[in-house]
Amino acid sequence: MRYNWSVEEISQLFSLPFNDLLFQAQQVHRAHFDANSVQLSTLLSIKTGGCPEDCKYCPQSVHYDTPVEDQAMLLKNEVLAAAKEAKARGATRFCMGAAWRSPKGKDFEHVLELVQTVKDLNMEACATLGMLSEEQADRLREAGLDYYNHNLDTSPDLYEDIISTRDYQDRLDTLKHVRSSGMNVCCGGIVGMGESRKQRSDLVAQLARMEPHPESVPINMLVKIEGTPFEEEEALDNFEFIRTIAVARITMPQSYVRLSAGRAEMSDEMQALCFLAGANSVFYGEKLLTAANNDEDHDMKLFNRLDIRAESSSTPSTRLIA
Ligand code: SAM
Ligand code: DTB
Ligand code: SF4
Repeated sequence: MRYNWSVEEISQLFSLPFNDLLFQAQQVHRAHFDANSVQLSTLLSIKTGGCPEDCKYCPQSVHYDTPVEDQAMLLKNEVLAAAKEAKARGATRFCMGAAWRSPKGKDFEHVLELVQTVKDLNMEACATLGMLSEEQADRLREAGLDYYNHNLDTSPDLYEDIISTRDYQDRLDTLKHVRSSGMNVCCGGIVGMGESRKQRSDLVAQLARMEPHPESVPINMLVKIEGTPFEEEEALDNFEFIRTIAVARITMPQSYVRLSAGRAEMSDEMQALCFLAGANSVFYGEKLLTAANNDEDHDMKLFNRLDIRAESSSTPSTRLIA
């Protein structure tokens, strides 16, 4: 496995003729995964809105006036019902998101209980709760949490234009705590925030230089939310998004590359190209955290039309990394 990717090398991959890039990505994909299988994770926002951070893309920040209504932490029974439904519909992983800078006090203890609730259903559990201390990461792991999602979001040089309330190093510190706890790392970013191709290459380079690579790499297309500074942002070319997926696949061959936010605005044909480029997991369920996602019936029809199987918990599509 390679971990020494330079931004220049990754830019060169981006610059390949589109068909050559997809061919290479597809070859890498087939060497490591069943090419006709996707993993399904369902998201639930367990605490919505009112976040003190100022991430310019986010509808849940207190800094912007968006359509999102704040909602206190969900009760255990509410989370249990949502996780059961996700499992019944075919998701193998349940991911709980909270609009926090970092979890604190009683709220953190409650999350530990929620993790156990999900694990009791024999599902994989994931959470995204903001920054974690080393001790918090260890306690989540002990409670049974399988994955922690914490994105780099963008390239190091663009980061401070997008978020001023924490810095890149804070993100890296949390990722270090997650890795050392023994949990799987889910780490990716957002494209379509006005970054250059070089900056997209830099984001992928940061991810592909992590050793080991994140087990899960969400590639989000910016969802433009009314009231955020990115409300009127110019859309990224769809082919550039597909290229980003392909480059992530080539540079992180054994990682699950997740076709993430923005799917509701994508045609079926666009999503099919993303799978061809090496995406092999999606968020499944009619809502992401607050934004719309494709509904489950539509997704199942699409998978049927493409002869794609949803991964079941007993048949992961990857060889487990030795
Ligand atoms: N507060 C925690 C944090 O920021 O780490 C967890 C929740 S946060 C909403 C999880 C991720 O969702 C962000 O890191 C970002 O990558 C993604 N996200 C948020 N708003 C988005 C948007 N409008 N479009 C695309 N991705 C978005
Ligand atoms: C990730 O990378 N994307 C998901 C998940 N991790 C938590 C979240 C996308 C959020 C999109 C905007 C919203 O639903 O509020
Ligand atoms: Fe949104 Fe997370 Fe940023 Fe808070 S920390 S504003 S929830 S992305």
